[in-house]
Amino acid sequence: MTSKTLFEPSALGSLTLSNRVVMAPLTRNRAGVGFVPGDLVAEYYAQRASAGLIISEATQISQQGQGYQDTPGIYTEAQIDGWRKVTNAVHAKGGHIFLQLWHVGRVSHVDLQPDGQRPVAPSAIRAETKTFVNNAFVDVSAPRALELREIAGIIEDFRRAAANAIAAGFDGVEVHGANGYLLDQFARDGANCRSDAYGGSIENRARLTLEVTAAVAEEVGAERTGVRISPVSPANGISASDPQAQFNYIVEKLDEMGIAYLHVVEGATGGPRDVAPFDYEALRRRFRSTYIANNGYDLELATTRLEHGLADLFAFGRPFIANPDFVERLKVGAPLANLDMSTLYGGGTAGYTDYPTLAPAVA
Ligand code: 8OZ
Repeated sequence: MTSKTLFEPSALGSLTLSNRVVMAPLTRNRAGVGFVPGDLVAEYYAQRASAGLIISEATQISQQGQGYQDTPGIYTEAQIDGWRKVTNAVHAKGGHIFLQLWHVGRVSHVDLQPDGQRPVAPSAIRAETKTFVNNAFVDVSAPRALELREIAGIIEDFRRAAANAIAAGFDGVEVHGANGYLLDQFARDGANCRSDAYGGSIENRARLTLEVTAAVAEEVGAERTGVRISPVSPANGISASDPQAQFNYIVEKLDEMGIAYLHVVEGATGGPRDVAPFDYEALRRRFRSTYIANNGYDLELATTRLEHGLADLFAFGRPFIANPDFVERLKVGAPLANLDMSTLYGGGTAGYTDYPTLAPAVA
């Protein structure tokens, strides 16, 4: 067996990534007026461009898709122009970056919704979770169930946002199907009790994720489309009675579309990997293209999984916040800086662009 390492180049679609380390999407709430990412955001991502691939923070595809204050969008010209600064800065450093397309569904608040309306969801079931709005963590608002005739418009919002991302210079897009947001709300029966074509059976609950992904892939190319899922994560109060069957099916259909990658949050997002039994190898077997594994990996576990052919790329989230040169630190076994929780969501440069790289070795 040839030994593989995380620090060798790897193909993704038509791209060649400089290593197998992916910066996972991380919400940081630093967009400016009009939910436009500015120069500060460009600096932050450029500092982290040594990742083989950066996946941007979750980015709303419409105002209705927003659930937290100061998260960036990808549905206005100003937002596209803002993101172009980011992609230029990352590319100038030799990096690659995908944009994560996001609709929060019921994880929102009336203060963020158009005309103060209720957030939308598959069913009118309020999530047991909080959002960050008006500089405070508060309960999410009670949602209303989407009408069947509204769904095509949401798919079109995803499609247009994907086109906008490519116009902004992104190398591709990731459909956010994880963590209890809109697509996950449809997929998992704890949030979906519809009786139309988008609820009930496994096929029906998968429909929105698959239709959105098909529309996005048609728009920007399957080789520039990825999907993130989190089959057993309880994030944002989501639950399912049959996650293995549900996600085996979704992944089989995603494989047929020939998309660039499948990105799997294994276990509880940002928490224990063994939160519930789940056979991730069953997903791997069903998906021929790139498998990005995420959640609680260290170098040893990632290398073992890579060598056993269980994943191709490994996404790390939190370590990238306080370690802009995380790839280098992982490679040389340098200690990792700890992140400051108080500056995680919102604010300016503090705890965002001011984390130092390793000091150069003294000769
Ligand atoms: C943390 C805070 C707010 C949003 C996710 C987009 O969990 C998020 C998120 C994470 O996918």
